[in-house]
Amino acid sequence: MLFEEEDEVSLDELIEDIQIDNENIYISDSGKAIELIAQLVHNESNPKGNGLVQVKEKIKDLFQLMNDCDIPDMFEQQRKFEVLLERLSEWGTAGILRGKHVVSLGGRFSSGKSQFINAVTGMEDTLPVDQNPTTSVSSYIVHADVDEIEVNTKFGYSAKLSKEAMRALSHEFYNKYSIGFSSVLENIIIRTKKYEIDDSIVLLDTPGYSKADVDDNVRERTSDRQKAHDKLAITDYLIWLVDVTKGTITSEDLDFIRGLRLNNKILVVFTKADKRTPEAVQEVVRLAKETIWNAGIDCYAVTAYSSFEKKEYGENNIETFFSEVVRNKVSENDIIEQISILSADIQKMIVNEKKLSKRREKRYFEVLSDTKNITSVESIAKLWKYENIRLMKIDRVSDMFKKLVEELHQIINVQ
Ligand SMILES: Nc1nc2c(ncn2[C@@H]2O[C@H](COP(=O)(O)OP(=O)(O)OP(=O)(O)O)[C@@H](O)[C@H]2O)c(=O)[nH]1
Ligand SMILES: [Mg+2]
Repeated sequence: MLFEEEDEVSLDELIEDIQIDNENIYISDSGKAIELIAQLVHNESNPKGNGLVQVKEKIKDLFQLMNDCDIPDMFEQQRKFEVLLERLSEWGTAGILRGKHVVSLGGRFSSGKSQFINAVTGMEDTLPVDQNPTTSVSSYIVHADVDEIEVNTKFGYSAKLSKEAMRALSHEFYNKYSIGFSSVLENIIIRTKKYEIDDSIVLLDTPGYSKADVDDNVRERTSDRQKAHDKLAITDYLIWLVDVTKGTITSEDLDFIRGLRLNNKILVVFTKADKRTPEAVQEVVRLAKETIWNAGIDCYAVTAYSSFEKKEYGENNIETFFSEVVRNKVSENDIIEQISILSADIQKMIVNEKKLSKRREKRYFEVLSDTKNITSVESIAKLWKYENIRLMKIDRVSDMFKKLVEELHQIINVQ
């Protein structure tokens, strides 16, 4: 008989065999795993983006100093500056972003973001799906002449990884070694030859913003949300994915999207459409359109898609969204311009504050020279002294700020 020999093998043994075949070398061989960790924590390459890390630190101190000398309205300026620096630092580690449109994928944990990217780019199984949420890291996907995976660590190091090593970074590694990598990795860059969308687009796969479904740890959940927020708030375009089997878009989703204060209209896609009948999908889409409209969110379209079938249900919104993106001006050129405008604005505010302070100091001095009353001399002298100290501080702030802007432009120029 043809299958006689196989009949001797139990099903369990067979499954075990298959698992061993599929086993990831970084999981089965702890030596390899340690090699991988070592490569990620420190390697021969020079750390990139360190200049910017320093600038970010200095900016924080500087705004603190401005606060100390009561320069008003700096809070909003600081926020704007930090967002711009964040964008800039994304470029630093990921030089690939220059001249490109960044389209981010956002949504709850397990909403189908990675699978969606695999499907629309034709990368098939490159991005790991079903990751452990504690180990997921933002990944940029970009068209290139080579298939290559690069990871950038928070310490400024980078390493090239095989597909296998990248998979090891996902949940199996965590399960075996209890080491999550999200705290070490800044981002992953996936260069791919197969890229079925316009190559001026870079996709950004972000970890799910909410692990509420699987995690009761409020602190972790908050930091995850923050992480997703920080990444998505600096994006040009957003595709927001919702699992169609979860019903409709939630008010938590809508609040989160609103909080991002994006400049461009978002595309909302209900994923896993193959899991529902076309009629049910249509109904979910119809309802969501209403909800989103009522929430006052600027939305390009609401649509549904199945990554398994590689098929959009209804109109061709995904394709037209991408074409629309490509037609727009690449906004990153604005970053440099925006930094220049904002720096000039802040500088102007500092100069203005200095003028006001000088005027006050002069006035105190005049009053001081005129007054005969000894008690008022004392209190005016105090004010005069305070204003003098403040003037010195503002001078220092002004010098420091000028130097920092120069430093920043130097970093931009060499990037
Ligand atoms: N039936 C069906 N299942 C899908 C589809 N897209 C994704 N899934 C499944 O949904 C699960 C989650 O998909 P992922 O792509 O990992 O989701 P994600 O949003 O990237 O998840 P996180 O990165 O962990 O937040 C996986 O088991 C996928 O196989 C789809 O179009 N149809
Ligand atoms: Mg994912």
